[in-house]
Amino acid sequence: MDRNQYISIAQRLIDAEVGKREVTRITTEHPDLTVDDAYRIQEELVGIKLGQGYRIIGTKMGLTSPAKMKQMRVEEPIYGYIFDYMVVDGNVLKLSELIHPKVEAEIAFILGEDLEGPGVTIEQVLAAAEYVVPALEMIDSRYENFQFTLPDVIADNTSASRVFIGSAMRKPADLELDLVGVTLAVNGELKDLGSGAAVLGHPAQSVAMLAGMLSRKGLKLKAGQVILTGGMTEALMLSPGDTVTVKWDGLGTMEFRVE
Ligand code: OOG
Ligand code: MG
Repeated sequence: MDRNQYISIAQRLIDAEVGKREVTRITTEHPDLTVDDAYRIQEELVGIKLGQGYRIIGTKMGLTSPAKMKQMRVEEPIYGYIFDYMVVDGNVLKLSELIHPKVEAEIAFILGEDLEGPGVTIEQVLAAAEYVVPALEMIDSRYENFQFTLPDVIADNTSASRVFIGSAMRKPADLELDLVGVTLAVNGELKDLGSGAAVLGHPAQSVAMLAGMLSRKGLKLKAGQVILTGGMTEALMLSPGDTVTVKWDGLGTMEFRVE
């Protein structure tokens, strides 16, 4: 594949996002697409959005928990980028802006210092982190029926779409992040539950792995960035009228309404 092909696929995915419509998986047309090709497409997609004036506010890891790997039938963590326009203010999610979103409960880090791999340890992540905050990520795969292979989802910026960032800011040392429990309820009914340990054994391990993945591209995590460590449970499909309530042990409660 050449650069023009990467750019044209990236543009197709952006058009799908902006036009709020599903597209056929890239691997249908390009069955040999590799993970490296997919990150090249993702880089072009990020470059196009930066060129449109959007800003990167953070990075995300995905498919870091057994629940998510099983749900999506993909068994390798992936990363993508969170842009400023993805952050939702207030407590309403508008379905009319999206294709077929699902919600994920995540633990996020805000870095106080840059972090550069490889070989980053959990201790180094905890030392570099200024705060830990709860976050709800809305993933919205641009692919038909939310189905994809590993390269497809990487090219699609790992389904990144919207984020609610919680207001509880805790120092990492004040929590045992692997033991933080979470419950997800819709309209008062418990739908799923999980814990920090579901995320690669410890959410800081997800950040350490991300630093390692970025270092292979000559990149590092920067101070001030938000890092989403990955869904702790399965992702839940949303319907109009839903009220979603997510409670974390030690990180408070977040609630939003789907319209
Ligand atoms: C890919 C993105 C997964 C997570 O937290 O695991 C993700 C997807 O399932 O569409 O963001
Ligand atoms: Mg996620």
